[in-house]
Amino acid sequence: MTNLELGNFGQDFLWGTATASYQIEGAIAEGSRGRSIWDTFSHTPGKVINGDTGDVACDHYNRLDEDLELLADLGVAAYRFSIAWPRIQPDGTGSPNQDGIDFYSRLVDGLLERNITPVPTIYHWDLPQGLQDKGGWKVRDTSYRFADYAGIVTEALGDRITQWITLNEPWCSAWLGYAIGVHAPGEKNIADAVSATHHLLLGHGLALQKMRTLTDAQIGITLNLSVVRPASQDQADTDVARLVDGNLNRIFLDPIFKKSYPADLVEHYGGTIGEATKEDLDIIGQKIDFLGVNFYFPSTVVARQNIDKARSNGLYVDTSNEPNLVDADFGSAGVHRMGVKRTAMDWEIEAGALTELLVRVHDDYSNLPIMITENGCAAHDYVNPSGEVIDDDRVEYLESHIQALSNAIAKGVDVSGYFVWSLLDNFEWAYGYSRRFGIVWIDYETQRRIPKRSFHRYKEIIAATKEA
Ligand code: IFM
Repeated sequence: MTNLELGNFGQDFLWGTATASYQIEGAIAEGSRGRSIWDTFSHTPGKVINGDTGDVACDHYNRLDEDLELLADLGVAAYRFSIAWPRIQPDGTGSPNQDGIDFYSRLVDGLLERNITPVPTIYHWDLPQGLQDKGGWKVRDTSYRFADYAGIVTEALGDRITQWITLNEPWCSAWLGYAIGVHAPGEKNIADAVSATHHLLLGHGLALQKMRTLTDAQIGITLNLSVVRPASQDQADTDVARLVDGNLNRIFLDPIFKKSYPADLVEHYGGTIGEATKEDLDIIGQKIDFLGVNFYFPSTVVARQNIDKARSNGLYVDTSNEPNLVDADFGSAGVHRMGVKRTAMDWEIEAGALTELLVRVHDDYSNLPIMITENGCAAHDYVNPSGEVIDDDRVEYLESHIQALSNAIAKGVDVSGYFVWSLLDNFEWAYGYSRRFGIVWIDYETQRRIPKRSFHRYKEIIAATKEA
């Protein structure tokens, strides 16, 4: 265990953990819940490893009290969860379903009783299938439906919520869902992903407008951002790194903070992002109160024509599969640096990249408070004969990233919170249950919960900052 410099985290710092509805709740047919695109996708053969689905997941819907007790034991100040749209509006439109509201109301009350601040995310990927049948995020109407839904949950829970997050990782919804095709709805079309990007952002802006009429709470959006570096200083490599950075980071940050889409991306995508108008960009660029950042790993990219050169420079480039549509479109490929440790997702570990990213967002975009709304890693965990999970890799990962955060604060970035992904092992999307991100082990046969060593270490860190 490392000695961490915790002095930079004030007493109000929000230490927390995060989860998402489809990944933990299960109970897909309970409480009059409608179907989501993830029910459809996970039940489509070949889409998820082992044919896993979120039908049962961690059965959190029925084990709420036990999970609340875990949070209380951990000593977190905040808990980030997401609301399943199909529990609130089974088809994505119309009047709210009371059972769905009651479930989240019980969750919020249970948190408040334990002095834990609830931080709900309104949309974490489980779009009602009824809306997908009408075009999903490809069509503008979904942005308006999202704003209606955001209004419903704000009216229902707003008396007890002080911080809201509109969307989680719109890059994943748009690009994994509509271009790369590995997430629901599993489509593969660049133009549709471009439209989906705009409609997600517009939905965020319209929701913000609606919510401001109903609450004084703080409202933000969560983006998955990263540092994207070229494999070399060759022009072709720096060009693709700029485009990949644009597609991941700037296409979201620019409209939110500068009310415009990045010119190079607009040009690349044929002159427009969705059917964006000045009015749309004014809606998207309304003031938010904080930015949520999910950080996991930095990326290095190479121009495809330079792959052999990169290999001879000792970089690892996997070309065993066809390039995904985004790489094919940019002429790019992902690269691994030899000697850099990777997680069980094969993601490189470099905590310093978190500091670098936060300083960039601060310098290039905004000095608004930033919350790290997700950070964590999948590891090769197992229960040892004494019944413990000694996940030292995860302990090391979390410690190094908390230190990186402290370094960012020392460099002048206003960081207001940190949420470990994830409280529980859970349904890791296309990887099903084959990847474990939790600080609590889930035995999926019995639903027994076992706090891992990382849980105990995180508890110690939180307690130490309270004493500091
Ligand atoms: O599990 C996901 C989460 O739903 C969104 N952010 C990344 C996590 C790990 O892949």
